[in-house]
Amino acid sequence: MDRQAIKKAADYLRQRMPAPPVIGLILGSGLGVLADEIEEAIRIPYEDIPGFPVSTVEGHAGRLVYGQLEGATVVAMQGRFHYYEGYSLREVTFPVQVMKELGIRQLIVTNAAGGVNEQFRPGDLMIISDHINLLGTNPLIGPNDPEIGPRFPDMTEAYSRRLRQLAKEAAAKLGVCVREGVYVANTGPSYETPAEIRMIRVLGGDAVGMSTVPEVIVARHAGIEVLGISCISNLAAGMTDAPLHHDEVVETAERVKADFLRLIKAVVAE
Ligand code: 6GU
Repeated sequence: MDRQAIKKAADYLRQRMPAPPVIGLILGSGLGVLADEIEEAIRIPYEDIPGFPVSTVEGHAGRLVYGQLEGATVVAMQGRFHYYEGYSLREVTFPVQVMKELGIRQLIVTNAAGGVNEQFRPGDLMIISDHINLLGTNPLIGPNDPEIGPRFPDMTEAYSRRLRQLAKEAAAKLGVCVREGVYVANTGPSYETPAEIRMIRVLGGDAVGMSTVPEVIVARHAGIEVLGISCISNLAAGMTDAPLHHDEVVETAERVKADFLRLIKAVVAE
């Protein structure tokens, strides 16, 4: 079953990795450049890893990058799998299970997201304080493996208070302005309507996207400490006159990548 597939992928990767990684990173749309900062890098295309799905979306390289970042042994996903591509949530979160099997203790998840909070501007970085799952499903549906985690995992502190504090302090030291807020996951691939964005605001959402929540649920189930950072790439539907376009997502990520890189590296260093 699942357990076998996870072990098989991890066995393959262990052969290629000189030492177990301690920190996992998932790099979102336009944010994959962080993987280029990894030293002594070993790059492993997803298609080489037994059991891995193969990624399809433009702007996503689709490989694991293993190596040293700020003195820490890390493994980064350059490109992730999205539910809207047609993968099951088990497939979307398979790499997290594999990273756990490899030994990661912390996971840093990043994404590009639409700003819902009226105070936000494109290019802002947001530390995720909590999430709302509007996917209508959950990656843990199905048989539970008690060796990984409990049937009914607690989500009180899905995003580690300690790591959020550490990230805020790192941002302050660097003079990088960061927001903090609630990330709402929708399936996509269509963007929301203006009415849906008003609903999300009423529900307490600050940013909206199409990823992250499944990976975080699986990570927390497995006892991994999580830090989430959104790059607010655009304001959500109805907040400006402009229609939404994926090019804007990638362009904004490009513009803020220097601050993004500095922040993540400072957090990893700590
Ligand atoms: Cl406005 N919505 C969603 N669901 N994902 C996004 C986005 C908006 N902007 C970037 N990613």
